[in-house]
Amino acid sequence: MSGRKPRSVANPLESTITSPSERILKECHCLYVDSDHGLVKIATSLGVRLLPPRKKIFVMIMGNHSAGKSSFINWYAEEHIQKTGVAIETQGFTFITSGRKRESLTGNATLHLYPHFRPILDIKGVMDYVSAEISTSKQKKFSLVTFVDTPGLVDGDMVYPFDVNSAITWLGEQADLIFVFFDPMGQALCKRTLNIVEKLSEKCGDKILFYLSKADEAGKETDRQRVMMQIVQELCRRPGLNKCGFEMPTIYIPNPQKPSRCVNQIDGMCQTIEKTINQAVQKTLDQLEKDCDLICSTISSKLDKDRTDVLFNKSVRLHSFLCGALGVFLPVLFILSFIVHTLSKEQLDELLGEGLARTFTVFTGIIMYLWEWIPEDGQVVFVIVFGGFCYLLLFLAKRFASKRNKTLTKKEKRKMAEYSDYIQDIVKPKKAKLYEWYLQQCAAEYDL
Ligand SMILES: Nc1nc2c(ncn2[C@@H]2O[C@H](COP(=O)(O)OP(=O)(O)OP(=O)(O)O)[C@@H](O)[C@H]2O)c(=O)[nH]1
Ligand SMILES: [Mg+2]
Repeated sequence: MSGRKPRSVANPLESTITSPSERILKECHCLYVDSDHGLVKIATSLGVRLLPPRKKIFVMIMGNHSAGKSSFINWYAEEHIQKTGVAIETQGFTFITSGRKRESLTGNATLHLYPHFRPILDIKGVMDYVSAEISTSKQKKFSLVTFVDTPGLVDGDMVYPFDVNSAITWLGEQADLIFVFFDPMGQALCKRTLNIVEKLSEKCGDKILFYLSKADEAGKETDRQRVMMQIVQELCRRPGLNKCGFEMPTIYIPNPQKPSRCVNQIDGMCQTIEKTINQAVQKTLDQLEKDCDLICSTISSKLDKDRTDVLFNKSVRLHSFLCGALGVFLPVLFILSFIVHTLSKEQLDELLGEGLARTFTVFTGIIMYLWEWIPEDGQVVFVIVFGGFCYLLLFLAKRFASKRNKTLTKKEKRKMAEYSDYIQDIVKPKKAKLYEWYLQQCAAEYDL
């Protein structure tokens, strides 16, 4: 029996009224992805990797087959989006979210919409079982939530076309909240569900919440208590979950045609979602502050480094120049001394003028004196050593020149100053305004 009802569309006309939380998350997201001055772009140009914040929280719903997972999503969105029924209805993963247009997306398009979920493709065969449903509903906090509906879990002969345990575990790790549904029917103690929950609790136990779903079908209060005891005992038996004192609220989809006297804690689920959204808003604003500081400190450390590099380059350039000049000057002087030595005083005076000729004569005199001081059989060795020394000087000049660090161009420095001003004058005041907005919303909501 499959309960495919005709789709009634909630909020067919796009409502322009959005909640402050939605606006804050959207504006923060825009600050990151803006094509001109997006923080992601600025950070990339500085060699820093930033991730834009998510605009919505992810709530994964998992549990036994027919536990009411899809029905809960439909109830939350107040639209019949997901197929429900007693047969195995949900066989893959569906991202259910709100948007401007009612749309159904298949694998590729879905992962295009949620690129950070792309690694799920590492699990063989899962591609054909990923889809997305976009609804226009804005009921409750649906515009700030993306639900992930998961395949119903069963034990035994059921063959899944992909490694369902790994896929749910991986998706659960990405989610902000994980709701685990246990229904009071025979399936309540499905081993597969318990295995996955145990695995997930190793890494993200704090975001897992258990619910006894379809509680209105559990019979009398005593029966319900018995089922609950049974489930809790089974959970406590697992070493990874042995932290007795589980909370397991009872929930069911309210049905006006079939009123039940059973306590329904479904509103508590909505409050949990709301709380997680508020935490996400706070986290996003805090992250924005941290990312701004990271960008500013990266810019100032780059400018500091540039200043030291400029000084270093100056001293390296001086060393290179001195070595190069000596490497050229010494052999030239040596050769000139021999030439000048062969000329007479009159020829020199005529050639260089009297003053310069005298200086030259003194210099060449010293060099010739030194040269004659070297024993004749050592003169060849001296020339070789002297040549080697001059070569070494030229080599050092080249070495010093190549040691220069790359410094920032004027354009790059201007750009960095611009980025820094933009963060200080635009982004930070905007963040402060958004925080104020958030606090005002809290004050209004909690009537403070
Ligand atoms: N009485 C009662 N019936 C419910 C409730 N929630 C769901 N159902 C019914 O239980 C059946 C299964 O519900 P689904 O929402 O399809 O369950 P599911 O967990 O998505 O199932 P799979 O996708 O097959 O794993 C449907 O016939 C629903 O109408 C509830 O709170 N109370
Ligand atoms: Mg389902």
